[in-house]
Amino acid sequence: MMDLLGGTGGPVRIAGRELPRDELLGRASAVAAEIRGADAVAVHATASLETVAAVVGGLLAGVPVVPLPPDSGPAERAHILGDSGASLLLAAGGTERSEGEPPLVPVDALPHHGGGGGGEVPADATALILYTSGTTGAPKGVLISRSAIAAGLDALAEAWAWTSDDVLVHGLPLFHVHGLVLGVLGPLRAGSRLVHTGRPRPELYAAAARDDGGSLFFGVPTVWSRTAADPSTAGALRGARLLVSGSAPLPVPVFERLSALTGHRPVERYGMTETLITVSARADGDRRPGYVGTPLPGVETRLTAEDGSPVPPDGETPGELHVRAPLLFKGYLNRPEATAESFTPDGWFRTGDIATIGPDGWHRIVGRASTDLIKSGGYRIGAGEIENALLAHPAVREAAVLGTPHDDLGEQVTAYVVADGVGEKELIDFVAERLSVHKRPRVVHMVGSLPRNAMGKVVKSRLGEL
Ligand code: MLC
Ligand code: AMP
Repeated sequence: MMDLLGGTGGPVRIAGRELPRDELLGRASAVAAEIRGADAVAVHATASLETVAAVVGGLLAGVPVVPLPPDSGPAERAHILGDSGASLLLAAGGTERSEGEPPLVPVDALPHHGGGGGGEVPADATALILYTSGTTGAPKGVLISRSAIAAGLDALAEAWAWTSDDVLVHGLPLFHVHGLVLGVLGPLRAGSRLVHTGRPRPELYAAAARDDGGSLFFGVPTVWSRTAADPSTAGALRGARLLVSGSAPLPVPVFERLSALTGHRPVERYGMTETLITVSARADGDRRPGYVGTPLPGVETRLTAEDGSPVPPDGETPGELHVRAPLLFKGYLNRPEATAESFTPDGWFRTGDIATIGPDGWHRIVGRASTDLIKSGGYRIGAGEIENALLAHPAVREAAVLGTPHDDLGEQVTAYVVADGVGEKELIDFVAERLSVHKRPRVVHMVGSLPRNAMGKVVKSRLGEL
Protein backbone atom coordinates (compact mmCIF):
# COMPACT_ATOMS: atom_id res chain seq x y z
CA MET A 1 0.00 0.00 0.00
CA MET A 2 2.72 2.42 0.99
CA ASP A 3 4.04 1.77 -2.52
CA LEU A 4 1.11 3.92 -3.62
CA LEU A 5 -0.12 6.26 -0.89
CA GLY A 6 1.92 7.95 1.82
CA GLY A 7 1.33 6.83 5.41
CA THR A 8 1.33 10.36 6.76
CA GLY A 9 0.01 13.71 5.69
CA GLY A 10 -2.62 16.35 6.23
CA PRO A 11 -6.31 15.77 6.82
CA VAL A 12 -8.90 15.22 4.12
CA ARG A 13 -11.98 17.44 4.07
CA ILE A 14 -14.87 16.86 1.70
CA ALA A 15 -17.94 19.07 1.52
CA GLY A 16 -17.34 20.37 5.04
CA ARG A 17 -16.55 17.05 6.79
CA GLU A 18 -12.95 16.39 7.75
CA LEU A 19 -10.95 13.37 8.89
CA PRO A 20 -7.30 13.25 10.02
CA ARG A 21 -5.17 11.03 7.83
CA ASP A 22 -4.82 8.19 10.35
CA GLU A 23 -8.56 8.03 10.94
CA LEU A 24 -9.21 7.92 7.23
CA LEU A 25 -6.73 5.06 6.90
CA GLY A 26 -8.46 3.31 9.81
CA ARG A 27 -11.78 3.49 7.99
CA ALA A 28 -10.15 2.32 4.79
CA SER A 29 -8.63 -0.66 6.64
CA ALA A 30 -12.11 -1.61 7.84
CA VAL A 31 -13.32 -1.51 4.23
CA ALA A 32 -10.31 -3.57 3.12
CA ALA A 33 -11.06 -6.26 5.71
CA GLU A 34 -14.62 -6.46 4.43
CA ILE A 35 -13.86 -6.77 0.71
CA ARG A 36 -10.58 -8.71 0.58
CA GLY A 37 -10.71 -11.45 -2.07
CA ALA A 38 -13.43 -9.80 -4.19
CA ASP A 39 -12.75 -9.61 -7.95
CA ALA A 40 -13.89 -5.98 -8.12
CA VAL A 41 -16.00 -3.60 -6.03
CA ALA A 42 -18.15 -0.66 -7.10
CA VAL A 43 -18.16 2.61 -5.18
CA HIS A 44 -21.17 4.94 -5.22
CA ALA A 45 -18.85 7.86 -5.90
CA THR A 46 -20.51 10.86 -4.28
CA ALA A 47 -18.24 13.70 -3.21
CA SER A 48 -17.83 12.37 0.33
CA LEU A 49 -15.39 10.92 2.86
CA GLU A 50 -17.13 7.57 2.35
CA THR A 51 -16.00 7.54 -1.27
CA VAL A 52 -12.40 8.24 -0.25
CA ALA A 53 -12.47 5.55 2.46
CA ALA A 54 -13.97 3.07 -0.01
CA VAL A 55 -11.44 3.77 -2.76
CA VAL A 56 -8.49 3.63 -0.36
CA GLY A 57 -9.95 0.46 1.14
CA GLY A 58 -9.90 -1.10 -2.33
CA LEU A 59 -6.28 -0.09 -2.78
CA LEU A 60 -5.34 -1.55 0.63
CA ALA A 61 -7.06 -4.83 -0.19
CA GLY A 62 -5.69 -4.98 -3.73
CA VAL A 63 -9.24 -5.15 -5.10
CA PRO A 64 -10.02 -3.16 -8.31
CA VAL A 65 -12.35 -0.25 -7.59
CA VAL A 66 -15.10 0.79 -10.01
CA PRO A 67 -16.40 4.30 -9.25
CA LEU A 68 -20.08 4.72 -10.18
CA PRO A 69 -21.21 8.25 -11.07
CA PRO A 70 -23.75 8.89 -8.31
CA ASP A 71 -26.24 10.52 -10.67
CA SER A 72 -26.09 7.75 -13.27
CA GLY A 73 -29.48 6.38 -14.22
CA PRO A 74 -30.49 2.70 -14.41
CA ALA A 75 -29.15 2.01 -17.93
CA GLU A 76 -25.67 3.36 -17.21
CA ARG A 77 -25.48 1.81 -13.71
CA ALA A 78 -26.57 -1.59 -14.98
CA HIS A 79 -23.96 -1.45 -17.74
CA ILE A 80 -21.11 -0.49 -15.41
CA LEU A 81 -22.04 -3.01 -12.72
CA GLY A 82 -22.61 -5.80 -15.21
CA ASP A 83 -19.57 -5.17 -17.38
CA SER A 84 -17.16 -4.74 -14.47
CA GLY A 85 -18.45 -7.78 -12.56
CA ALA A 86 -18.30 -5.79 -9.30
CA SER A 87 -19.54 -8.13 -6.54
CA LEU A 88 -20.07 -5.52 -3.80
CA LEU A 89 -21.40 -1.97 -3.76
CA LEU A 90 -19.57 0.34 -1.34
CA ALA A 91 -21.53 3.37 -0.13
CA ALA A 92 -22.66 5.23 2.94
CA GLY A 93 -25.18 3.19 4.94
CA GLY A 94 -28.73 3.85 3.83
CA THR A 95 -27.81 4.50 0.19
CA GLU A 96 -30.50 3.21 -2.14
CA ARG A 97 -29.70 0.07 -4.06
CA SER A 98 -31.83 -1.34 -6.83
CA GLU A 99 -33.05 -4.92 -7.28
CA GLY A 100 -30.35 -7.11 -8.75
CA GLU A 101 -27.45 -4.86 -7.75
CA PRO A 102 -24.60 -6.27 -5.65
CA PRO A 103 -24.94 -6.29 -1.83
CA LEU A 104 -24.19 -2.99 -0.10
CA VAL A 105 -21.20 -2.56 2.20
CA PRO A 106 -21.97 0.43 4.48
CA VAL A 107 -18.60 2.16 4.52
CA ASP A 108 -19.45 4.37 7.50
CA ALA A 109 -20.81 1.58 9.70
CA LEU A 110 -18.07 -1.03 9.70
CA PRO A 111 -16.37 -2.35 12.84
CA HIS A 112 -13.06 -0.63 13.50
CA HIS A 113 -10.10 -2.55 12.23
CA GLY A 114 -6.56 -2.62 13.57
CA GLY A 115 -5.05 -2.40 10.10
CA GLY A 116 -2.15 -4.50 8.85
CA GLY A 117 -2.40 -8.01 7.49
CA GLY A 118 -2.79 -6.71 3.97
CA GLY A 119 0.13 -8.36 2.27
CA GLU A 120 1.90 -7.11 -0.83
CA VAL A 121 -0.12 -6.19 -3.90
CA PRO A 122 1.78 -6.46 -7.21
CA ALA A 123 2.56 -3.10 -8.84
CA ASP A 124 0.86 -4.11 -12.08
CA ALA A 125 -2.40 -5.06 -10.31
CA THR A 126 -5.45 -3.10 -11.44
CA ALA A 127 -6.25 -0.34 -8.95
CA LEU A 128 -9.14 1.36 -10.74
CA ILE A 129 -11.59 0.55 -13.51
CA LEU A 130 -12.80 3.91 -14.83
CA TYR A 131 -15.71 3.91 -17.28
CA THR A 132 -15.33 6.33 -20.14
CA SER A 133 -17.12 7.01 -23.40
CA GLY A 134 -15.93 6.05 -26.85
CA THR A 135 -17.35 7.32 -30.14
CA THR A 136 -19.87 4.47 -30.32
CA GLY A 137 -21.59 2.12 -27.93
CA ALA A 138 -21.61 2.00 -24.16
CA PRO A 139 -18.72 3.28 -22.02
CA LYS A 140 -15.63 1.07 -21.73
CA GLY A 141 -13.83 0.14 -18.52
CA VAL A 142 -10.28 1.51 -18.50
CA LEU A 143 -7.94 -0.66 -16.41
CA ILE A 144 -5.48 1.51 -14.47
CA SER A 145 -2.65 -0.16 -12.57
CA ARG A 146 -1.12 0.87 -9.27
CA SER A 147 2.21 1.50 -10.95
CA ALA A 148 0.62 3.81 -13.55
CA ILE A 149 -1.00 5.87 -10.78
CA ALA A 150 2.25 6.05 -8.84
CA ALA A 151 4.26 7.06 -11.91
CA GLY A 152 1.62 9.56 -13.02
CA LEU A 153 1.38 11.26 -9.65
CA ASP A 154 5.15 11.42 -9.17
CA ALA A 155 5.57 13.02 -12.56
CA LEU A 156 3.00 15.69 -11.63
CA ALA A 157 4.54 16.26 -8.18
CA GLU A 158 7.84 16.92 -9.92
CA ALA A 159 6.38 19.22 -12.59
CA TRP A 160 4.21 21.22 -10.20
CA ALA A 161 6.64 21.15 -7.19
CA TRP A 162 3.74 19.55 -5.28
CA THR A 163 4.72 18.72 -1.68
CA SER A 164 3.20 18.02 1.74
CA ASP A 165 3.27 21.79 2.35
CA ASP A 166 0.52 22.28 -0.23
CA VAL A 167 -3.18 22.53 0.49
CA LEU A 168 -5.01 21.18 -2.56
CA VAL A 169 -8.43 22.69 -3.26
CA HIS A 170 -10.97 21.46 -5.81
CA GLY A 171 -14.58 20.31 -6.05
CA LEU A 172 -14.46 17.96 -9.04
CA PRO A 173 -16.41 14.71 -9.29
CA LEU A 174 -14.77 11.65 -7.71
CA PHE A 175 -15.37 9.19 -10.55
CA HIS A 176 -12.85 10.42 -13.14
CA VAL A 177 -9.10 10.84 -13.41
CA HIS A 178 -9.13 14.56 -12.67
CA GLY A 179 -11.10 14.58 -9.41
CA LEU A 180 -10.22 11.08 -8.15
CA VAL A 181 -6.69 10.21 -9.29
CA LEU A 182 -5.15 13.69 -9.27
CA GLY A 183 -7.57 15.21 -6.80
CA VAL A 184 -7.70 12.51 -4.10
CA LEU A 185 -4.91 9.97 -4.64
CA GLY A 186 -2.59 12.90 -5.50
CA PRO A 187 -2.77 14.57 -2.09
CA LEU A 188 -2.75 11.18 -0.35
CA ARG A 189 0.51 10.32 -2.12
CA ALA A 190 2.10 13.76 -1.79
CA GLY A 191 1.02 14.08 1.85
CA SER A 192 -0.69 17.39 1.26
CA ARG A 193 -3.95 18.43 2.86
CA LEU A 194 -7.09 18.17 0.72
CA VAL A 195 -10.01 20.58 0.85
CA HIS A 196 -12.70 19.29 -1.51
CA THR A 197 -15.46 21.86 -1.86
CA GLY A 198 -18.28 19.42 -2.69
CA ARG A 199 -19.00 21.12 -6.01
CA PRO A 200 -16.51 23.01 -8.23
CA ARG A 201 -17.98 26.45 -7.61
CA PRO A 202 -15.73 29.51 -7.81
CA GLU A 203 -17.09 31.05 -4.60
CA LEU A 204 -16.23 27.85 -2.71
CA TYR A 205 -12.69 27.93 -4.14
CA ALA A 206 -12.39 31.56 -3.00
CA ALA A 207 -13.53 30.65 0.51
CA ALA A 208 -10.97 27.82 0.67
CA ALA A 209 -8.25 30.23 -0.44
CA ARG A 210 -9.18 32.69 2.29
CA ASP A 211 -10.01 30.32 5.16
CA ASP A 212 -7.93 27.21 4.57
CA GLY A 213 -4.71 28.51 3.03
CA GLY A 214 -5.40 26.76 -0.28
CA SER A 215 -2.21 26.75 -2.36
CA LEU A 216 -2.88 24.41 -5.30
CA PHE A 217 -6.22 24.66 -7.17
CA PHE A 218 -7.58 22.22 -9.78
CA GLY A 219 -10.37 23.07 -12.20
CA VAL A 220 -11.82 22.27 -15.60
CA PRO A 221 -12.00 25.25 -17.99
CA THR A 222 -15.69 25.85 -17.16
CA VAL A 223 -14.69 26.47 -13.53
CA TRP A 224 -11.92 28.88 -14.55
CA SER A 225 -14.16 30.68 -17.00
CA ARG A 226 -16.79 31.17 -14.25
CA THR A 227 -14.02 32.35 -11.90
CA ALA A 228 -12.68 34.82 -14.47
CA ALA A 229 -16.18 36.24 -14.86
CA ASP A 230 -16.27 37.20 -11.17
CA PRO A 231 -13.44 39.60 -10.20
CA SER A 232 -13.88 39.45 -6.42
CA THR A 233 -13.91 35.65 -6.40
CA ALA A 234 -10.89 35.53 -8.69
CA GLY A 235 -9.07 38.09 -6.51
CA ALA A 236 -9.33 35.75 -3.53
CA LEU A 237 -6.98 33.35 -5.38
CA ARG A 238 -4.07 35.82 -5.40
CA GLY A 239 -2.46 34.09 -2.43
CA ALA A 240 -2.43 30.70 -4.16
CA ARG A 241 0.73 29.04 -5.43
CA LEU A 242 -0.58 27.37 -8.58
CA LEU A 243 -3.86 27.30 -10.54
CA VAL A 244 -4.09 24.22 -12.76
CA SER A 245 -6.50 23.72 -15.66
CA GLY A 246 -7.22 20.53 -17.56
CA SER A 247 -9.70 18.01 -19.02
CA ALA A 248 -10.58 20.34 -21.93
CA PRO A 249 -8.99 23.29 -23.74
CA LEU A 250 -8.64 26.46 -21.65
CA PRO A 251 -9.76 29.29 -23.94
CA VAL A 252 -7.05 31.94 -24.45
CA PRO A 253 -9.31 34.83 -23.24
CA VAL A 254 -9.99 32.92 -20.01
CA PHE A 255 -6.24 32.39 -19.52
CA GLU A 256 -5.63 36.12 -19.98
CA ARG A 257 -8.49 37.27 -17.73
CA LEU A 258 -7.61 34.80 -15.00
CA SER A 259 -3.97 35.95 -15.11
CA ALA A 260 -4.99 39.59 -14.81
CA LEU A 261 -7.41 39.00 -11.92
CA THR A 262 -5.41 36.49 -9.87
CA GLY A 263 -1.82 37.41 -10.70
CA HIS A 264 -1.24 33.75 -11.71
CA ARG A 265 -0.68 32.46 -15.20
CA PRO A 266 -2.53 29.13 -15.01
CA VAL A 267 -0.69 25.87 -15.58
CA GLU A 268 -2.44 23.88 -18.29
CA ARG A 269 -2.00 20.15 -18.57
CA TYR A 270 -3.32 17.50 -20.97
CA GLY A 271 -4.36 13.95 -20.32
CA MET A 272 -6.87 11.16 -20.81
CA THR A 273 -8.44 8.45 -18.72
CA GLU A 274 -6.33 5.94 -20.68
CA THR A 275 -3.02 7.78 -20.25
CA LEU A 276 -3.35 9.87 -17.07
CA ILE A 277 -1.62 13.22 -17.46
CA THR A 278 1.10 13.15 -20.10
CA VAL A 279 1.87 16.78 -21.00
CA SER A 280 1.97 19.84 -18.73
CA ALA A 281 3.42 23.26 -18.12
CA ARG A 282 5.75 23.39 -15.11
CA ALA A 283 5.64 25.30 -11.84
CA ASP A 284 9.15 26.61 -12.47
CA GLY A 285 8.67 27.34 -16.17
CA ASP A 286 6.81 29.20 -18.85
CA ARG A 287 3.00 29.02 -19.22
CA ARG A 288 1.59 29.82 -22.63
CA PRO A 289 -2.05 30.50 -23.42
CA GLY A 290 -3.36 27.93 -25.90
CA TYR A 291 -0.57 25.43 -25.14
CA VAL A 292 -0.61 22.42 -22.82
CA GLY A 293 3.13 22.27 -22.11
CA THR A 294 5.84 19.68 -22.60
CA PRO A 295 5.87 15.91 -21.93
CA LEU A 296 6.14 14.86 -18.28
CA PRO A 297 9.21 12.86 -17.19
CA GLY A 298 9.07 9.37 -18.67
CA VAL A 299 6.55 10.33 -21.40
CA GLU A 300 7.35 10.21 -25.12
CA THR A 301 5.08 11.83 -27.71
CA ARG A 302 4.95 11.95 -31.51
CA LEU A 303 2.64 13.20 -34.26
CA THR A 304 1.41 11.03 -37.11
CA ALA A 305 -0.40 11.84 -40.35
CA GLU A 306 -3.51 9.94 -41.42
CA ASP A 307 -1.41 7.67 -43.65
CA GLY A 308 0.80 6.79 -40.69
CA SER A 309 3.78 8.88 -41.78
CA PRO A 310 5.60 11.02 -39.19
CA VAL A 311 4.68 14.70 -38.85
CA PRO A 312 7.57 17.09 -38.13
CA PRO A 313 7.58 18.91 -34.77
CA ASP A 314 7.61 22.31 -36.47
CA GLY A 315 4.92 23.91 -34.32
CA GLU A 316 2.64 24.23 -37.34
CA THR A 317 1.82 20.91 -38.94
CA PRO A 318 -0.98 19.10 -37.10
CA GLY A 319 -1.01 15.35 -36.65
CA GLU A 320 -2.58 12.75 -34.39
CA LEU A 321 -0.85 12.72 -31.01
CA HIS A 322 0.59 9.36 -29.97
CA VAL A 323 2.03 8.70 -26.52
CA ARG A 324 4.23 6.05 -24.94
CA ALA A 325 4.81 6.00 -21.18
CA PRO A 326 4.83 3.82 -18.06
CA LEU A 327 1.65 5.56 -16.95
CA LEU A 328 -0.60 4.17 -19.68
CA PHE A 329 -3.63 1.98 -18.97
CA LYS A 330 -3.52 -1.83 -19.19
CA GLY A 331 -6.36 -2.09 -21.69
CA TYR A 332 -10.16 -1.91 -21.89
CA LEU A 333 -11.92 -4.50 -19.73
CA ASN A 334 -13.41 -7.35 -21.80
CA ARG A 335 -12.55 -5.59 -25.09
CA PRO A 336 -9.32 -6.94 -26.54
CA GLU A 337 -10.15 -5.64 -30.05
CA ALA A 338 -10.77 -2.09 -28.80
CA THR A 339 -7.53 -2.28 -26.83
CA ALA A 340 -5.58 -3.52 -29.84
CA GLU A 341 -7.07 -0.84 -32.09
CA SER A 342 -6.06 1.93 -29.70
CA PHE A 343 -2.36 1.09 -30.09
CA THR A 344 -0.18 1.32 -33.19
CA PRO A 345 1.68 -1.81 -34.27
CA ASP A 346 4.86 -0.31 -32.78
CA GLY A 347 3.25 0.15 -29.35
CA TRP A 348 2.17 3.81 -29.18
CA PHE A 349 -1.25 4.79 -27.81
CA ARG A 350 -3.38 6.73 -30.30
CA THR A 351 -5.00 9.57 -28.34
CA GLY A 352 -7.42 10.63 -31.10
CA ASP A 353 -6.40 14.23 -30.37
CA ILE A 354 -4.92 16.41 -33.11
CA ALA A 355 -1.93 18.45 -31.96
CA THR A 356 1.10 20.41 -33.03
CA ILE A 357 4.50 20.10 -31.36
CA GLY A 358 6.99 22.95 -31.55
CA PRO A 359 10.77 22.58 -31.98
CA ASP A 360 10.95 23.55 -28.27
CA GLY A 361 8.68 20.61 -27.33
CA TRP A 362 5.59 22.72 -26.54
CA HIS A 363 2.34 20.94 -27.40
CA ARG A 364 -0.86 22.53 -28.62
CA ILE A 365 -4.11 20.53 -28.87
CA VAL A 366 -5.94 21.76 -31.96
CA GLY A 367 -8.89 19.35 -32.19
CA ARG A 368 -10.05 15.78 -32.19
CA ALA A 369 -9.89 13.19 -34.95
CA SER A 370 -13.54 12.25 -34.41
CA THR A 371 -16.51 14.60 -34.02
CA ASP A 372 -18.25 11.81 -32.13
CA LEU A 373 -16.41 12.52 -28.90
CA ILE A 374 -17.78 15.57 -27.12
CA LYS A 375 -16.17 17.44 -24.21
CA SER A 376 -18.75 19.33 -22.21
CA GLY A 377 -17.77 20.93 -18.90
CA GLY A 378 -14.70 18.65 -18.99
CA TYR A 379 -16.83 15.50 -19.23
CA ARG A 380 -16.12 13.16 -22.13
CA ILE A 381 -19.39 12.16 -23.79
CA GLY A 382 -19.74 9.76 -26.72
CA ALA A 383 -22.26 10.77 -29.37
CA GLY A 384 -23.20 7.12 -29.96
CA GLU A 385 -24.15 6.52 -26.33
CA ILE A 386 -26.50 9.53 -26.36
CA GLU A 387 -27.97 8.54 -29.74
CA ASN A 388 -28.70 5.05 -28.39
CA ALA A 389 -30.32 6.53 -25.28
CA LEU A 390 -32.54 8.77 -27.41
CA LEU A 391 -33.46 5.87 -29.70
CA ALA A 392 -34.61 3.92 -26.65
CA HIS A 393 -37.49 6.40 -26.34
CA PRO A 394 -40.53 4.84 -28.06
CA ALA A 395 -41.41 8.06 -29.92
CA VAL A 396 -37.91 8.57 -31.41
CA ARG A 397 -37.30 7.27 -34.93
CA GLU A 398 -33.88 8.74 -35.70
CA ALA A 399 -31.27 10.64 -33.68
CA ALA A 400 -27.90 12.26 -34.34
CA VAL A 401 -25.80 13.94 -31.65
CA LEU A 402 -22.83 16.26 -31.86
CA GLY A 403 -20.97 18.84 -29.78
CA THR A 404 -21.64 22.50 -30.58
CA PRO A 405 -19.66 25.45 -29.20
CA HIS A 406 -20.82 26.72 -25.81
CA ASP A 407 -19.39 29.71 -23.93
CA ASP A 408 -19.60 28.11 -20.49
CA LEU A 409 -19.16 24.38 -21.17
CA GLY A 410 -16.77 24.53 -24.15
CA GLU A 411 -19.10 22.24 -26.07
CA GLN A 412 -22.70 21.32 -25.39
CA VAL A 413 -24.45 18.10 -26.34
CA THR A 414 -26.80 18.96 -29.21
CA ALA A 415 -29.26 16.42 -30.57
CA TYR A 416 -31.17 16.31 -33.87
CA VAL A 417 -34.17 14.05 -33.52
CA VAL A 418 -36.89 12.69 -35.78
CA ALA A 419 -39.83 11.82 -33.53
CA ASP A 420 -43.59 11.98 -33.17
CA GLY A 421 -45.49 13.42 -30.26
CA VAL A 422 -42.64 14.07 -27.84
CA GLY A 423 -41.23 17.39 -26.57
CA GLU A 424 -37.63 18.52 -26.25
CA LYS A 425 -37.72 18.68 -22.47
CA GLU A 426 -39.12 15.16 -22.21
CA LEU A 427 -36.21 13.84 -24.29
CA ILE A 428 -33.63 15.77 -22.26
CA ASP A 429 -35.06 14.35 -19.02
CA PHE A 430 -35.25 10.89 -20.57
CA VAL A 431 -31.48 10.87 -21.20
CA ALA A 432 -30.72 12.52 -17.82
CA GLU A 433 -32.63 9.73 -16.06
CA ARG A 434 -31.27 6.76 -18.00
CA LEU A 435 -27.62 7.84 -18.18
CA SER A 436 -25.95 10.59 -16.11
CA VAL A 437 -27.45 14.05 -15.73
CA HIS A 438 -24.31 15.62 -17.21
CA LYS A 439 -24.73 13.57 -20.41
CA ARG A 440 -28.15 15.02 -21.19
CA PRO A 441 -28.50 17.03 -24.41
CA ARG A 442 -28.69 20.72 -23.60
CA VAL A 443 -30.44 21.40 -26.91
CA VAL A 444 -32.76 19.16 -28.92
CA HIS A 445 -33.77 20.11 -32.48
CA MET A 446 -36.86 18.34 -33.81
CA VAL A 447 -36.38 17.74 -37.53
CA GLY A 448 -38.28 16.03 -40.36
CA SER A 449 -35.33 13.91 -41.49
CA LEU A 450 -31.57 13.62 -41.06
CA PRO A 451 -29.14 14.37 -43.91
CA ARG A 452 -27.67 11.08 -45.13
CA ASN A 453 -25.07 10.15 -47.72
CA ALA A 454 -25.47 7.54 -50.45
CA MET A 455 -24.54 4.82 -47.95
CA GLY A 456 -27.35 5.96 -45.65
CA LYS A 457 -24.94 7.29 -43.03
CA VAL A 458 -25.85 10.55 -41.27
CA VAL A 459 -23.68 13.46 -42.49
CA LYS A 460 -23.14 15.29 -39.20
CA SER A 461 -21.40 18.22 -40.85
CA ARG A 462 -24.71 19.06 -42.57
CA LEU A 463 -26.85 18.96 -39.41
CA GLY A 464 -26.24 22.66 -38.80
CA GLU A 465 -28.06 23.46 -42.06
CA LEU A 466 -31.32 22.02 -40.73
C1 MLC B 1 -30.16 19.64 -14.54
N1 MLC B 1 -30.14 18.95 -13.41
C2 MLC B 1 -30.96 17.91 -13.60
C3 MLC B 1 -31.50 18.00 -14.93
N2 MLC B 1 -30.97 19.08 -15.46
N3 MLC B 1 -31.31 16.89 -12.82
C4 MLC B 1 -32.18 15.98 -13.32
N4 MLC B 1 -32.71 16.02 -14.55
C5 MLC B 1 -32.41 17.01 -15.38
N5 MLC B 1 -32.96 17.04 -16.59
C6 MLC B 1 -29.38 19.32 -12.18
C7 MLC B 1 -28.17 18.51 -11.84
O1 MLC B 1 -28.48 17.39 -11.08
C8 MLC B 1 -27.31 19.47 -11.03
O2 MLC B 1 -27.77 19.54 -9.71
C9 MLC B 1 -27.60 20.75 -11.72
O3 MLC B 1 -28.83 20.59 -12.42
C10 MLC B 1 -26.53 21.20 -12.68
O4 MLC B 1 -26.12 20.11 -13.47
P1 MLC B 1 -24.68 20.00 -14.13
O5 MLC B 1 -24.87 19.62 -15.54
O6 MLC B 1 -23.76 19.13 -13.31
O7 MLC B 1 -24.12 21.46 -13.94
P2 MLC B 1 -23.27 22.36 -14.82
O8 MLC B 1 -23.26 23.70 -14.20
O9 MLC B 1 -23.66 22.28 -16.24
O10 MLC B 1 -21.85 21.69 -14.66
C11 MLC B 1 -20.64 22.33 -14.94
C12 MLC B 1 -19.49 21.64 -14.18
C13 MLC B 1 -19.54 20.16 -14.51
C14 MLC B 1 -18.21 22.26 -14.58
C15 MLC B 1 -19.72 21.85 -12.68
O11 MLC B 1 -19.56 19.99 -15.92
C16 MLC B 1 -18.40 19.36 -13.92
O12 MLC B 1 -18.43 19.01 -12.73
N6 MLC B 1 -17.35 19.04 -14.72
C17 MLC B 1 -16.20 18.30 -14.32
C18 MLC B 1 -15.97 17.15 -15.25
C19 MLC B 1 -14.68 16.39 -14.92
O13 MLC B 1 -14.30 16.27 -13.76
N7 MLC B 1 -13.98 15.87 -15.95
C20 MLC B 1 -12.75 15.21 -15.76
C21 MLC B 1 -12.67 14.01 -16.68
S1 MLC B 1 -11.05 13.25 -16.46
P3 MLC B 1 -26.75 19.70 -8.45
O14 MLC B 1 -27.63 19.57 -7.29
O15 MLC B 1 -25.76 18.59 -8.61
O16 MLC B 1 -26.13 21.04 -8.62
C22 MLC B 1 -10.14 13.91 -17.72
C23 MLC B 1 -8.67 13.66 -17.71
C24 MLC B 1 -8.06 14.98 -17.60
O17 MLC B 1 -10.63 14.59 -18.52
O18 MLC B 1 -7.32 15.41 -18.50
O19 MLC B 1 -8.36 15.58 -16.58
P1 AMP C 1 -11.08 11.91 -20.52
O1 AMP C 1 -10.83 10.55 -20.91
O2 AMP C 1 -12.41 12.22 -19.94
O3 AMP C 1 -10.03 12.18 -19.56
O4 AMP C 1 -10.91 12.89 -21.73
C1 AMP C 1 -9.69 12.98 -22.41
C2 AMP C 1 -9.75 14.03 -23.45
O5 AMP C 1 -9.87 15.32 -22.85
C3 AMP C 1 -8.52 14.14 -24.28
O6 AMP C 1 -8.49 13.16 -25.29
C4 AMP C 1 -8.62 15.56 -24.83
O7 AMP C 1 -9.46 15.59 -25.95
C5 AMP C 1 -9.28 16.30 -23.68
N1 AMP C 1 -8.34 17.11 -22.89
C6 AMP C 1 -7.84 16.86 -21.67
N2 AMP C 1 -7.03 17.88 -21.27
C7 AMP C 1 -7.02 18.80 -22.26
C8 AMP C 1 -6.39 20.07 -22.47
N3 AMP C 1 -5.64 20.63 -21.54
N4 AMP C 1 -6.61 20.70 -23.64
C9 AMP C 1 -7.40 20.15 -24.58
N5 AMP C 1 -8.02 18.98 -24.45
C10 AMP C 1 -7.85 18.29 -23.30
